[in-house]
Amino acid sequence: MAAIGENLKVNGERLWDSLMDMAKIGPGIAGGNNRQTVTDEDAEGRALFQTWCKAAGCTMGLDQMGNMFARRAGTDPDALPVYVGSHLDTQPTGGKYDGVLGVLSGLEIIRTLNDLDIKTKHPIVVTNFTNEEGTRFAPAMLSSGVFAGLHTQDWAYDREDSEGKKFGDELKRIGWRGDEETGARKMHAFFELHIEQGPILEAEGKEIGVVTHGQGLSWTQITVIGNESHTGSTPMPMRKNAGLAMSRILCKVEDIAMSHAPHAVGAAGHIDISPNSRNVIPGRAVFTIDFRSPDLAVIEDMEARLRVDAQAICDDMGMEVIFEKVGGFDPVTFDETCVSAVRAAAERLGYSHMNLISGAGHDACWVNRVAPTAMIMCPCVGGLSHNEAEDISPEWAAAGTDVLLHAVLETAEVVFG
Ligand code: HGY
Ligand code: MN
Ligand code: MN
Repeated sequence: MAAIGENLKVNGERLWDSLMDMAKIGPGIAGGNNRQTVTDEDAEGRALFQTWCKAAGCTMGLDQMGNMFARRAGTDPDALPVYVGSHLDTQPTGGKYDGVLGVLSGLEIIRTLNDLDIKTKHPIVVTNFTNEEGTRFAPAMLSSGVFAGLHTQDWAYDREDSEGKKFGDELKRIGWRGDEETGARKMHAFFELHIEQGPILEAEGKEIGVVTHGQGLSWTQITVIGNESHTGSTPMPMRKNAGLAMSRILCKVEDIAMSHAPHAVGAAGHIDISPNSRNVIPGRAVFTIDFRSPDLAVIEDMEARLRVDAQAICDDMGMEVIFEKVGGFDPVTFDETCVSAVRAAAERLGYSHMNLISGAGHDACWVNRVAPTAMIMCPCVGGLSHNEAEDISPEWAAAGTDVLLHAVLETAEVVFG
């Protein structure tokens, strides 16, 4: 097969325009996005993506978890497709590029292949996975998890948000619950381009991250039950302050993660105190501990120590504590052949690159269970993400998409003549 030339590149301006147009849907309050999963804003973003895919000649598929599939035909209709993609849903104070770059870069490679009338043996499918973020409905990567067989669909449909709404009902309400059986689709390979969401590539001056592994994640939701009482008239020894117990537990989370420095991390991003009134001792604290590490044994050690320490703190303060595992996945090793295709693409294109372990979770982490999978990362300014100020350069976006194009063509097999 003739080599794919290093001068084969995508239309970076068109990609950037699409990113900016998608960013207009579900705007945040500080320049980013609030396009949370299965909201009306999510539905609007899906519709725009579908319009673009149809205009690019793709046929559309939709499964029962709302995962979207835009297919460009290959010369061999029986060949398993090469999938690319990520997610269009965002954090409540999310950036414009987390997930979105992975979906729209997939569309851009379709548009580029159309422009140049390049045919591939394997079909190519661009995917939008529903609810990657897991912020409104835990856990993260919910729909790619059902797709890969980690969760049942009924369990996923039953996930509730803070207002008691169920995921399945909301997906149906926005009109994006398809008929396809989730997970029935088989993949020749899957590639996901994503911003790094960390500082390494920018600090090292590299344009491309060749992602060899992804660190594992553990989410434990803790409920501490104390006793609401008056902040003025209740003597200190009589108080059962759930907020105080939570703060002592959070200090232990920091100590536990730091004991496994430099690779382990730990924090609580979700905290609900009730009744959250200025002059009431908090009677209830519900919070989620997010532990991560590339080493499964470290994750298991952190989980175990958290339970022992939190139980001891609550026993000492005379309060009840409830633990619930609400999310998690083991550290991931991506497919050697796909990773090599990514590395070869970066080398052919002359982009500076380095191996990387993904600090964040991604749909690719679950898809890796059912298909040969690899990720490509581009830098982000200051390593900032899950913040409306998240920022990348058009050049970084284009370089990542060029590598995606070449890795996909290597895998989907270009047909000449
Ligand atoms: O939590 C994660 O790592 C991903 O951003 N959902
Ligand atoms: Mn993401
Ligand atoms: Mn994210």
